[in-house]
Amino acid sequence: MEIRHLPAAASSEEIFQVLGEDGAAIVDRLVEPAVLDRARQELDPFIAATPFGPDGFAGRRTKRTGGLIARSKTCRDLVVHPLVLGAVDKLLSHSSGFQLHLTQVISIDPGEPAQKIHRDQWAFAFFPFPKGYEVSCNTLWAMTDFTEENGATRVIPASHRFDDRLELDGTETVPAEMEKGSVLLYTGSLYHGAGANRSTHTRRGVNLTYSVSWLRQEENQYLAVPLEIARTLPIDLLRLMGYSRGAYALGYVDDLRDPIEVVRPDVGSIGLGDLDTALARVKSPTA
Ligand SMILES: O=C(O)CCC(=O)C(=O)O
Ligand SMILES: [Fe+2]
Repeated sequence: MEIRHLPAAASSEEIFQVLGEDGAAIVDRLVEPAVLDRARQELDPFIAATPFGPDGFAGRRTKRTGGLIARSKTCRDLVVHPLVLGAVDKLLSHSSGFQLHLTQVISIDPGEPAQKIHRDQWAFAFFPFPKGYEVSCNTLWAMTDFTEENGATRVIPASHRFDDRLELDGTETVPAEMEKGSVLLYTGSLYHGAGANRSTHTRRGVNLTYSVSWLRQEENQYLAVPLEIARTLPIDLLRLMGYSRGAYALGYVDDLRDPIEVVRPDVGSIGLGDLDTALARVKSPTA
């Protein structure tokens, strides 16, 4: 089974449909390759300073450069790309909200072997979420072309329906080949892993993951993005980063204050909001 490709003109509904059926989808050339080149320029000094991974799973020839909201203006735009956010919103609509889970450039150098096949939702202490109950959605923007040879992500389409905690050897996987500027989306329940890089150049992707807002974020946005930078960011982005009540009641500051007030005293409201509104969303989700 191959990964389905959608054109940049696809709707978020179409992406959501494919994610529901296959657990993965590629949107071809969603942005111009020059956008990823610009992000690369902004991030180059940070990538250069990033150490290789300490273990086989992180990748001993792989660099993971995070803090992208603070470090790259271009990545901020990718994080709030409306088509992606629309699809993620539908996929995670059974939750009262979703948030940014992590930001990371994954640079895989030549010679790196294939990563162990896994589910990203195992990050949540291997909790056995019910089948069909998605808690996260990953996006991987191609910063270089992704080819089978250079370590394109290996995915098993439709494996979001498999049993949990399987140890798979990779034989059923297919490579998420795509051009620079394209984006691979996959659910937290999809079995996948980075491919082996058998080429002579580095494979690079911008990994932006979103999760339901009642789970802990993998990358701590409050600490990764200094307050003086946070104060300059658009409200929508701040909300996505977690300056928001995480669900009906999570994440307030002292006297039921909206956490965004800490960054933007001119915005925010006291209290938890209307319980009936929160209940209505959970009772009639898209998925
Ligand atoms: O870089 C990739 O292709 C995927 C990496 C991945 O799946 C992970 O680190 O969880
Ligand atoms: Fe992964």
